[in-house]
Amino acid sequence: MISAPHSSGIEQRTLAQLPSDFRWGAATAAYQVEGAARDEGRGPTNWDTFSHTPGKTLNGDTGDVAADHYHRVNSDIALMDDFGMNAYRFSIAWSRIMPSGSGAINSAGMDHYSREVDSLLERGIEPMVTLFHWDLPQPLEDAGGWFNRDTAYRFADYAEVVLERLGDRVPRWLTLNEPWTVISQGYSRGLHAPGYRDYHKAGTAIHHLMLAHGEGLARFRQLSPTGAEMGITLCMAVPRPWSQAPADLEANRLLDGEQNRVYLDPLFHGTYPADLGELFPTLFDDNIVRDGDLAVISKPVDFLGVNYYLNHVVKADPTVPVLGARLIDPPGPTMSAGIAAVPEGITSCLRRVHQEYQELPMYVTEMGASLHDYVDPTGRVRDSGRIDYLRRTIESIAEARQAGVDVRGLYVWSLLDNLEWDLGYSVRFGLFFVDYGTQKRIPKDSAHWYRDTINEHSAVNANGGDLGSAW
Ligand code: IFM
Repeated sequence: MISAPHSSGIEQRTLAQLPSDFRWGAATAAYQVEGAARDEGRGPTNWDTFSHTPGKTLNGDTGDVAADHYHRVNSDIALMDDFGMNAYRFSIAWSRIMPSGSGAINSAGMDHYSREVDSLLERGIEPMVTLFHWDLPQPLEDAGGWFNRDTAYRFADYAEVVLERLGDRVPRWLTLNEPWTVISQGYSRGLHAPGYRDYHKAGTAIHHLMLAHGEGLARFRQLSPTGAEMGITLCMAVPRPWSQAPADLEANRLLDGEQNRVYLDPLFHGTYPADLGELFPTLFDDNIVRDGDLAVISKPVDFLGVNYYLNHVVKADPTVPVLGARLIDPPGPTMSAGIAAVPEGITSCLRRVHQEYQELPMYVTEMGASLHDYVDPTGRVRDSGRIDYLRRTIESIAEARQAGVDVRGLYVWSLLDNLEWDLGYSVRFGLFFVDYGTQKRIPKDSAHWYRDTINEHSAVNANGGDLGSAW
């Protein structure tokens, strides 16, 4: 068997590791792409408030218009189809379904997502829906946000409404996207909405997010929509100690706990990591974590979504408040959002879940590269850095499969350039360039490359993995 790289630069035997029904998708999130912030009954969210507060986002950027995906969803779906994708992960804006966060339902918002699901299905694109991708209805934020236990139950009510309407048409559901980011950026470091800087109290918000996941999953099991599965997406990182010195090992343990174990352990082991008591004391307070909560949180999921971006070396540094550690980027290029470009780390994230937690189906629900893309005088966006990142991503996923991990799909972050939260529109993650002045979409070189790769994968499968004569 010849195993030569084809135009994607990926060896055929590598593509042959991916199953024939591999999901080749892209992902977005409501607040980052939809715009239409005041249309069709949408209620205000904590991100509207935060982004409209001077100084909170770069250049004061907001999601008011974003990529106008709310109005352009059909043509965006057509683009995905044209570019060979068979899966789309998007989030529902809670405040479009329940503008006050609870109670009255806004049928216009519900109808919008129902039509979106139908358009995807008509084109053979499988929807994966995230129920909470960070935009919390403002009335719930006003009532304490994730510090308030009641928010978890309001989430379950909202999830039930959506599941009742769309459950049978959407095969894969995610309760939450990246609870770590909500906490680390929104509750500990103050960079995202709602902007708190309190590590110690953040444990309370962690627990209520995890409870929201568990209660949402319980409603899903009660409704049991035909053919549908539910999971959660975690943002996993690969921290490594700077040295074997006890202080570095300890700092690394803490950082790993703060990002990975504090979410994985309750989901799969039904406990919070005992060694995080000092960092998140309320996770060990019976008034916060009540009897039975961890049993709800650890009910089995059908699959796990893994987002991966961060890879760093951890060095003890007592001058750094709370964590007492510095994160050092490994040598090599850094992307425009200040993230080290080490896509290979996804292999160890996937293998870790498989080996230390549970063997279960996994989807890479986000990976992507942020660059300062621009349209050149010939009209092209030559994002070779993103192509390189995605090629290495796919090779790393194939490596995990070879090691026995049941990873079933990749959703590139992101379909479109969008609002990168506190960084505003200053960095671009999309496969499609968005000209924000005209809302024109321009396929970047990476979009063409992704389509070629998907086609190559189909051809590899059509030949039973042996392309000796086909290329
Ligand atoms: O843009 C975000 C997304 O909302 C969640 N995951 C990480 C992406 C890039 O920072």
